[in-house]
Amino acid sequence: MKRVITIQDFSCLGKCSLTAALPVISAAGVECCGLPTAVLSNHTGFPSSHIRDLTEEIKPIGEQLKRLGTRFDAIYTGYIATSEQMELIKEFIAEFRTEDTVVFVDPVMGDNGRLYSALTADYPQKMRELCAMADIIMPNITETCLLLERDYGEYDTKEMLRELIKIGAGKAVITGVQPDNSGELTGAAAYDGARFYEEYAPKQPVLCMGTGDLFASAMVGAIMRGAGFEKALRASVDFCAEAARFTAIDSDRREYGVNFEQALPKYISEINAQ
Ligand code: PXL
Repeated sequence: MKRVITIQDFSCLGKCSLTAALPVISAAGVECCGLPTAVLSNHTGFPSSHIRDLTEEIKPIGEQLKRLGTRFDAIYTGYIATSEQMELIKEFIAEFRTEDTVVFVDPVMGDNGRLYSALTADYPQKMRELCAMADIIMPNITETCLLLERDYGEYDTKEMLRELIKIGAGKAVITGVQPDNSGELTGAAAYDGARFYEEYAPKQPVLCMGTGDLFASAMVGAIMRGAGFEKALRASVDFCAEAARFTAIDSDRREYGVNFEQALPKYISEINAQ
């Protein structure tokens, strides 16, 4: 069985980061270890939160895992609270990476055209450096604009994908792409340096935090399970669409998370299908 370590925060309430990655990657049939960078009572989409920063724990945890001789087939990073944490995570990757390790970076930084308010102005540049170490990066459109130092607005997806690859990652996936202006479809566009890919599904009338984390986790799970890149993209878009569909029909839905749990069976059968 493949083993992944994912480095991101643990938010007790509001499904995102580790509480999205652990169940999805496990469901894919891949061992998922979690290195928590912070513990939050709830993610930052709520009006307030209690936060315990764990920056000081990153290095000793890495050293201990090294002493145990632990190897990871993939390293997957998500929301990182500070530039200081980013430096420690780069060191962790350099320490644990082998020729076969797949490094996934979801450059979680913002949404709807804006950098998350908890992050500092130097953050996108630091994130670029982390993306340069990755095999696969998975920004949304806002994060793509931040990485490429562009204004948020009209965009040409293929041109942005070409620019993203120049940062240094092997493959780039842009999430939250709407292929027409009708707002009926949403999905992902990707580029592996040779070929472009596009996968879309019907857009649901719900807007929930954590969908990007679920998409990235589904990609990590599918690829480490052995699905090819194109199949992983299709399954991850379908997974998010299905989760959004269950959320939209739930009269008791929470605005702070999607009903991804109900979408797991379809995801599992899709990535396991021949
Ligand atoms: O979904 C991304 C994310 C992850 N973790 C925390 C967040 C956010 C988005 O705001 O606040 C703590």
